[in-house]
Amino acid sequence: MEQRKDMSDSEIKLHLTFPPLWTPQTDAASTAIGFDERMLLHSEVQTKSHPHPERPDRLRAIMGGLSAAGLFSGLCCMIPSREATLAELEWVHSHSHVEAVEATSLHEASYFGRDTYANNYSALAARLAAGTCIDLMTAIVKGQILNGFALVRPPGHHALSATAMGFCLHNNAALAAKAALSAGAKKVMIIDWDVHHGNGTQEIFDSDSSVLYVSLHRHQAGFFYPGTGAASEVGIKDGEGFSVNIPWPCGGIGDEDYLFAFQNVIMPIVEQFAPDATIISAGFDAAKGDPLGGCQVTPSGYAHMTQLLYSLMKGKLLVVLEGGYNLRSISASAAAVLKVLLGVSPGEIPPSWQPTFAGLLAVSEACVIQSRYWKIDRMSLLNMQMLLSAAETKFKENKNDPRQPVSGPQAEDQPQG
Ligand code: Q9C
Ligand code: ZN
Repeated sequence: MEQRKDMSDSEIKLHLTFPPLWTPQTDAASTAIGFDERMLLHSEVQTKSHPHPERPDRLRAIMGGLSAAGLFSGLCCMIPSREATLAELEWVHSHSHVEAVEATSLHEASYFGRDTYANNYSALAARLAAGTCIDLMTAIVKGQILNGFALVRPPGHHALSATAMGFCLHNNAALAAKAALSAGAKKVMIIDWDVHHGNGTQEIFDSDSSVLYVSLHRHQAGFFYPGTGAASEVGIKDGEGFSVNIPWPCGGIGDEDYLFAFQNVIMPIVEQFAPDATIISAGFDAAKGDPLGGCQVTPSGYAHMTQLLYSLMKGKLLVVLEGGYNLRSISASAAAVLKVLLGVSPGEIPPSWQPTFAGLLAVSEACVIQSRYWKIDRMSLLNMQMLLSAAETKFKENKNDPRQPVSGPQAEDQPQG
């Protein structure tokens, strides 16, 4: 099937009625949106023939999509955006990093490496993105709102304590985690389903056992950006066992592999960790149609992942936008996630869903490694190994295509005992 052309910038005209502004003490059952138009001012000063994928229209497309889906009217509220203070940014970043980002406001165009741009307004946008995440998280931990969706840019999960990279200036999800801890949460989980590994977030909490970092990402044996996130990276010192990486060996991974990972590794670990607060680093660049990710996740897949976490957290979730570069894909995916935050369940995961050989490979590898730190059901470990060896034979017969489903009766009827 042919991909539809992405929306062009001129097609996106916003006629939005924003949700009402949130005031403290509103209904604790509510869903809050964090968004500020000033985050649209962060934009690459054009010097190239192709626009930078991380562009202002990403947020316009998502806001337009949510509004068109009727998800704003009366269902959500909107928290006012605030700039994070420099002291807050230093919760996770070095003083010199914060200064370096601030200094970009003096220049029309600056770069951190080849692909991470800044203009005069980028530092402002980055402070607003961080402040929005901090405030949403604080309101959730205090029970003032049930959950929130931070529609922010620039994204954050590649930003290291001392370096901007991968289109990211400040690490918004990491700052939200710190905000949760300072609002009284003891254990925080960050689950990162952006197609890229969140190397920044992992580094910031590498030796911290109060923040569990879980990431699913295209890895390709280290040949996919940023190259980190092997299953063997599990955290260091006190944080050993508090980083969980599920590295896809190739592109083309879709809903069925993502949900297989949730059911077999992620949910069992999350249940044992029992977080007080959960942040989703929600990039939508693993979505079908994304020009960078080359994966196949659909809005329904995103909805099911959100639902599993929603059930476990009784709705208490902060969703933070990371990457995602196909305007249609990201607006449909964000709408599907917001619907779940609003309490609309996507229903049961179709029982016919089964992993591909590649998915099974990554999940079983992560299971074996993580079983040193977490109870992973011995039966499901054994089942996976059996599926894997059966699939290996088929894999060799079928031109070694790792994307083929692990089909046949062995996927349905597991021998017991
Ligand atoms: N050949 C986010 O999705 N691509 N960042 C570099 C080098 C950088 C993606 C390609 C991709 C960064 C937030
Ligand atoms: Zn990404």
